[in-house]
Order: sequence, then structure tokens, then C-alpha cells
Amino acid sequence: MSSRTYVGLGANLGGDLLATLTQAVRALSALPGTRLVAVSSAWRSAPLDASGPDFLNAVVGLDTTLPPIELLDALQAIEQAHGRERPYRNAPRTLDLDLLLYGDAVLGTPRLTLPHPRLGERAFVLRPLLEIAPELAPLATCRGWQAQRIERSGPIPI
Ligand code: A4P
Ligand code: MG
Repeated sequence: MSSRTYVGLGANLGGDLLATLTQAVRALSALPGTRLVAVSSAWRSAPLDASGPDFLNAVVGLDTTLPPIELLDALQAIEQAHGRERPYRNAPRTLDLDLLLYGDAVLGTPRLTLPHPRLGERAFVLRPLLEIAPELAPLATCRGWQAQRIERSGPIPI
């Protein structure tokens, strides 16, 4: 049985951010037991609680038979393949992949928290997520997110 999951993508280092997101979406859709069901636009956003240049963010919807931890392993492998370094928390990054939702799973383990703990307060997650899944609007728990600077940049050419 497969589960509907949503993955957030973000990049703010390494040149062609749109190419990075596009390659990451292709890598996600090629995962075993996984089907790409929705891709948001790319959105340009100011760094939130982070430094460096503007981010390009997106969200994809996937149907997958991979269990949550195996999906997280796969996300981290794709990050590594894009040269992700982790000098400190919220450091600028070539590619960040966050597991936002996995079906209706609720999990609080050291390696994986579901839903993603900061999902409901960040425009760079909520704008692309609600673009492809407007029925998830009740997840926007903090009203301040609407004031965060973000603009639609264009489609992801997958
Ligand atoms: N982890 C626990 N739960 C999850 C989950 N649901 N999805 C653990 C992914 N990972 C999860 O993540 C640290 C650890 O979180 C992982 O080893 C995993 O076991 P990380 O990706 O190594 O580090 P990070 O990204 O620096 O930290 P974190 O907490 O993921 O930060 P966020 O919340 O991802 O924020 N501003 C804009 N405009 N756009 C952005 O994309 N991103 C961040 C990062 C900050 N500001 C931003 C953006
Ligand atoms: Mg992360």
C-alpha cells in the first residue's frame, strides 16, 4: 500500500538553483516504489532564521511504498549527491529536502519528526504546499506566515 507524502525542497547556494531543484524532483520521482503526483512552482523567498542569498523553494507530492525512515534515508542521499555540507544548523545549503507529511503519520523520534515541526509557520513551505494541496490549508497554524517575503518564480521544467 502506498502513502501520500509531501517533500519540501530548498536551495540557496551553488549557482543554478532551478536546475538543482529540477534534478532533485527527477531523483525523487525515480525512487523505488514511488510515483510523482504533484509539483509546485518554484518560489523565491528571503532566508528565514538563516543567512545567505535568497532561497528557491518548492514542494512535491509523492505516492510511495517506502517506509518513512527509508524515505528520509533516500532524501539525505539525494542531498549528499548535491554536495550538501552541514557546518551548522540552518547554514546556507546547496539542497535541503524535508519530509513535510507522510500520510497521517505522527512521529517524534530523534531522526524524524512528522509532521515536520515548523511546517505551519513558514511561507516557503506553505505557499508551494497549498498550491498543490489547497485542502491542507488548516495546517497553516501561525498567521504571521502571510507577511514573509516570497514570490512565485516560475514552473519547474521536469
Ligand atoms: N529531521 C527530523 N524530522 C525531519 C523531517 N520531517 N524531515 C532530522 C527531514 N529531516 C528531519 O536536518 C537536521 C536533522 O533533522 C536531520 O538529520 C533529520 O534526521 P538537516 O537538513 O540536516 O539540517 P537543517 O536543514 O539545517 O535543519 P532543519 O531543522 O531541517 O532546518 P529547516 O527547518 O529545514 O530550515 N528560509 C527559506 N526562505 N527557505 C528555506 O528553505 N530553510 C531553512 C532550514 C531555514 N530557512 C529557510 C529555509
Ligand atoms: Mg532540513
